[in-house]
Amino acid sequence: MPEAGSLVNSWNEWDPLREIVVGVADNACFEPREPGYRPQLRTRDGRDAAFPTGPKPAEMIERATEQLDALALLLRSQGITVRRPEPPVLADAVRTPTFEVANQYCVVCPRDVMITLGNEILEATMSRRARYFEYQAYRKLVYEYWHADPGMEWTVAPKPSMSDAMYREDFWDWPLEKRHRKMRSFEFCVTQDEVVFDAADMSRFGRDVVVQESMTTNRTGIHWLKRHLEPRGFRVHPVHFPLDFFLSHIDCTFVPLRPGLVLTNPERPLREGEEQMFLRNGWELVDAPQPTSSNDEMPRYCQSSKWLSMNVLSLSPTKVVCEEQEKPLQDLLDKLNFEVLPIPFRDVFEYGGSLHCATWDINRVGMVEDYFPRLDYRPLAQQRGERVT
Ligand code: ABU
Repeated sequence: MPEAGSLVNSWNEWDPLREIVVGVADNACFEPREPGYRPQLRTRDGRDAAFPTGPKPAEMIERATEQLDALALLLRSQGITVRRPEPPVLADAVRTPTFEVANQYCVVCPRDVMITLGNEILEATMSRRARYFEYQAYRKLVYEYWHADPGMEWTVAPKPSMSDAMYREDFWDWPLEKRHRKMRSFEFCVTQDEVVFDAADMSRFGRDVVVQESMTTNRTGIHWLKRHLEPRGFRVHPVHFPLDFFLSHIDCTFVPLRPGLVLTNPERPLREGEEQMFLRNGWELVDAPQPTSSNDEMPRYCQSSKWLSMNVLSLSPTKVVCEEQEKPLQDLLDKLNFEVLPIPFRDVFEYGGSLHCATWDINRVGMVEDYFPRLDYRPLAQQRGERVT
């Protein structure tokens, strides 16, 4: 067990925050088309136009930088230590023995790549070629933490090949009916042959970690996480959101805010039965209000949904940073007795995320807790009363 004073120490999404990494927009490129991804213009008028390629224009980077820097300033004003990654050159083509890609993407969203689980820093495998080397932007920081904190564990998950064989490229052209049928059995563009996960598909609840099966995390990835984390005292719970047809990253869907309270997405309920773990342990699942923008009103190059509204950053169990325009959510948080710090962040949306995505917490005050003392270990089908053969 790590010491309470360890530098790397973060067990959940809500304990009082002491140190965090905030992403940077420098050198960002448009995400390239690749077997695991087909970027599309967001706005209704541009749906059939070609998605741009190569480096993002300087003024777009400046706008995002301003908002990321303002977040860093706000966090520092709250007494939180803020660290920033160093983006390498991202515009060059990448060629490895198993894949090639036109360019890399950006280092705005550390949450997608890096996760702190107690005293361990874990680098995810990632699911897309353009993000394969994104961990490199954080390596200098990871080395610093590793040298400064002898209790820190550092794990690099097995890198997948990202070869053509890892993907079903025809996935993107499946007729809607087939896509929906396959997605209901959680079959997406990534096959089950290799260990694949993005860190942002996990959410931390002390010794319990929930992981969503998604376009960016396959069952083999969840299996690897179980085998890696459970001997270390964690319990890993796969979760599913069958009404989300573009499942990627849990932090716009299922967002714990404090012990006993999860902000949920009314359009993406948990698979029937999976809510029991929470309800049985006295947790409340509270639906977020509709976001202030529709999907079509999201920024032109944004690949995320309107539910970036829910992508809030908790500074403590009573204080949350929320995007400035999301007044209905701010009102709900206020009613739930949170102090809300609103901040403009929409110029960051085109880089894949909002406030939670653009950060990676290193230290939160507090130690491992069991928030789910009443767990039912029987298979879900059996818990539901179905006959298990
Ligand atoms: N990177 C988070 C995106 C999730 C969503 O679009 O709902």
